[in-house]
Amino acid sequence: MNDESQKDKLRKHFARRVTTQARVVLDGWQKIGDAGVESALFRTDFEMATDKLVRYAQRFEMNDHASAGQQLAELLTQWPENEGLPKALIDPLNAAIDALSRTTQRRTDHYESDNPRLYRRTPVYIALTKPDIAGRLIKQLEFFGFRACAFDNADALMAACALNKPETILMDIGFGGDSHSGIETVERLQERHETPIPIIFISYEDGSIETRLRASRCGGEEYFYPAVDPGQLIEKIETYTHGNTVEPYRVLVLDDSRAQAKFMEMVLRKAGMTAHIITDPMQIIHALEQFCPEIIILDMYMPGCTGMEIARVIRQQDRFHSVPIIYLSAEDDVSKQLHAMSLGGDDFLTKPIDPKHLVATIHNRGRRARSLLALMIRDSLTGLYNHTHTLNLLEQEISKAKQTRHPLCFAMMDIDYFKKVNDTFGHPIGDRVLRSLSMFLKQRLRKTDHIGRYGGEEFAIILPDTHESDALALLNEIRERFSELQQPAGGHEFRVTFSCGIASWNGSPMDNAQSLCERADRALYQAKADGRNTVVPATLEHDLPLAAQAGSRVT
Ligand code: GH3
Ligand code: MG
Repeated sequence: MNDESQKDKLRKHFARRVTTQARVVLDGWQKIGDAGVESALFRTDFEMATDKLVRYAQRFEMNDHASAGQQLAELLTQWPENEGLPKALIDPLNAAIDALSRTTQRRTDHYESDNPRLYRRTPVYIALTKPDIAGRLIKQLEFFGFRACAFDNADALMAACALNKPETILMDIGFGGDSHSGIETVERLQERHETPIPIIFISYEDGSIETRLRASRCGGEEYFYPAVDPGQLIEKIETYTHGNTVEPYRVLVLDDSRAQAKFMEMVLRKAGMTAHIITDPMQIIHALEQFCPEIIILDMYMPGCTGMEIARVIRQQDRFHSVPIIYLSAEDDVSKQLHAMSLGGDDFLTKPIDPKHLVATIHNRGRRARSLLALMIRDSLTGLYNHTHTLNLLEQEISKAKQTRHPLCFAMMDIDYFKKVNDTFGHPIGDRVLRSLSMFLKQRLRKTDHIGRYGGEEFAIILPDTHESDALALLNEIRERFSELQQPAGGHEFRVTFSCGIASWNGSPMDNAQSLCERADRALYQAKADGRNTVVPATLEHDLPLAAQAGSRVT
């Protein structure tokens, strides 16, 4: 092993120790939140875990973790021993925890391709009158990486919400004993929060229009009656939790004035967007490829070419055909503005720009562009990328891997005996299984991985920066966990497995998206032939042309 790779291994090893400790701290905070009035019980453990984090992070020079840990440690000195968590400390501690959790996620994406891909989530609270149902739901939710917590009285629920605002609450209309006491609790709860918590109400009685209206007015997003199907509930919970995490818009700004460009960058960053600034129009192609913007802002007049000319070049590329282009100029002649728009622009902003106006325009354009794009590139049943887009992403990741010389894996998976699921339980339950696998994958993979529905009951996963051995371990873990998941069907439960083939990019310029897909597909076929419910890495044998392999799957 050479010096560099040894150092790299050591760095990864230590990084893992620090991020693991950060997770212990995050877990400790969850426990404090869940404990409500009994939070004092967990104070010492939490403090010790934080101190350890700071020590590790300082020793291994992971500065972000160290400073997040120090901030926490300082706040903790204000929490008297053997007392409940003081109210005044809740917000600052939450902020420090958020800072720590952000560092952990960034590090996880960057350093730890072989670590479990579970992210800390804010909890889901369950307030049901039937504890056995609550218990079963919690188990199911854990499979999907949610932290769920059940309550048996309104005070405990209120205390927990004050400490740790949940993603959503699953609330029995009759929680607390009376026919509407669940709604009353929610009404009181929502008064304490600026933005309402989305509530999923369930009821064992058909609600009158008055009840349903009242439930809806206090944040009730759903009203389930009569029975609660855990599969349906988990899908809803997933909707509300995923909807909350809006990725920042990626905005590319081309302006030849450095001062103007810097100003825009500052405004956009402040508004929570990711900005990439260029001042040389000749850099545009490179910036498009590297940054993949969702919105482009172009200065109208630059030396050498105009914004309109650049817009035309951008529009000539299929991939950027629907990316909104906003022109920026001191030009206030409306007919000239209209002419510029006819050449591929979507909006026009005049200098000097009002930052509020700029941010609002980008938000409007961005939201619309995202929903249009989603229609084009996503599969409507699962919300995963469709076949075509998955292949586009694979091509992009291969060209990145060529530049960075990082490893890359591509996996294909197919549900075993899926036809039997449809035949036995019906097509809608089959659809539910497809959605549950898609949610499962979303929960367990990194943000930087891409998940696609390749067709029917077949899924494809792109794992950048991942060695084959790591991909194998990860997908095997996912396979095992998924096979343990109980799939509800009316009063029954059943289990489903999948088979998976993995191909790793071999570093050769000849290895393209198609050859990778073919190898992964053959490995998948091998997994089926080996008895299913297994993950097979493509060996050299899978490099042979399809026709040379007896019994290969014909697609
Ligand atoms: P194997 O283990 O060999 O993969 O067997 P299988 O039964 O899973 O494979 P087969 O190709 O025989 O059957 C696939 C089934 O998947 C048939 C098709 O009706 C079903 N299917 C494909 N797309 C969907 C869908 O969107 N929803 C549902 N419910 N079923 C689907
Ligand atoms: Mg199948």
